[in-house]
Amino acid sequence: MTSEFTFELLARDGLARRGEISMPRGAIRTPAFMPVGTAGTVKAMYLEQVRDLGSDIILGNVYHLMLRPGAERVARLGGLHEFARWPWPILTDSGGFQVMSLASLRKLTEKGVTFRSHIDGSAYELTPERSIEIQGLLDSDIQMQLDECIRLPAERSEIERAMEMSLRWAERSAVAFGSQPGKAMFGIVQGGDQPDLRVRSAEHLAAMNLKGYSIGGLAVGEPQSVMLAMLGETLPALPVEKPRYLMGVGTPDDILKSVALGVDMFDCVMPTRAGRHGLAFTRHGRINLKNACHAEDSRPLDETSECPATRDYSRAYLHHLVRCDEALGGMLLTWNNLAYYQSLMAGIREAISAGRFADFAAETTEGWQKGEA
Ligand code: PRF
Repeated sequence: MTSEFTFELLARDGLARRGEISMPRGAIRTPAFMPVGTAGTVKAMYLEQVRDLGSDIILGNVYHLMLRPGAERVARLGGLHEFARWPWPILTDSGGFQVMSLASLRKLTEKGVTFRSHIDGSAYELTPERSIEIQGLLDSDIQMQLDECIRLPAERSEIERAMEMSLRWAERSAVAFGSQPGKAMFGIVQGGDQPDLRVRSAEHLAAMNLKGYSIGGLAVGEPQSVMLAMLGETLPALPVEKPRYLMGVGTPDDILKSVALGVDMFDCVMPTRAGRHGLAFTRHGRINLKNACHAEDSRPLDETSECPATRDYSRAYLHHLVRCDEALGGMLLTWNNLAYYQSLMAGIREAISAGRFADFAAETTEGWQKGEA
């Protein structure tokens, strides 16, 4: 395994790309889906299962881990990989996005953001430098700059102010990160739904010669068509030879359409959160196990799957577990959903290599339209 962070493009099909990131803790096959492990756990899953499903990397969160158990404590316990028993790559989000959605009494200045914990009300400060320091204490392999994400719709002046400040925070984050050959810090493109602001943000970050680029500020209230249009504006302004990560996206359909535009990495709570709420993603589309129509349905979610949760348990049993709010219901549906997402990514990678991504996307979409199978 390499001692450097490298990204190699292995195949291209239209704008879609297949590649591989190599770093000391392992390789990441792209396009990649990264399960969200907010607090050092992918909820309702054993990390062995997460790995077995084909996950090369998982996510962690500065915001949650700085509150509990604390970054310094994780460092004393050997870092996040050792703590959670996941020896492969970990990407961490910088915290700003979670502060904005979860914390109270937030105050944002040029210096950073102060806030109170949503758990016990205690006060914290997060600056670009402190976020990178925390990500270092966690021993994160791919670190994110601190940024400000604006929900849409929003005033252009507000979007522009946040985007420009995020660029200044990118510069400060890059200085704080310094040079760490086996690790990477990604800059985050902002700019809301304004094409020229997106391009300005992407060009500025591209000139910083970072190891990778995230696209933030999307899937925050705008229609999918706007998200795709913004990707269409942003991606051509980023260097071809660096990985692109679309933050917090999305549905299987969002992923197919974004891969088609050249996105390499995704994360989303969708498969895990929806699983805990009774929703299954399958080859035949979404199945809401809460619905009474499944009460006596002895068929599994998909008998052709290799995932035991998908292949071996009846819809009637899953319906029963979900209705009774049993922990096993959330566990089996999360397992099914992550299995589906990772099989989708494997199919995408194979199709790009075979030069048949467009056909694969059309066939996959057609399968979903068969509805509640
Ligand atoms: N910034 C950061 N994390 C994020 C986002 C962002 O804009 C999003 C938006 N979809 C999800 N997670 N730092």
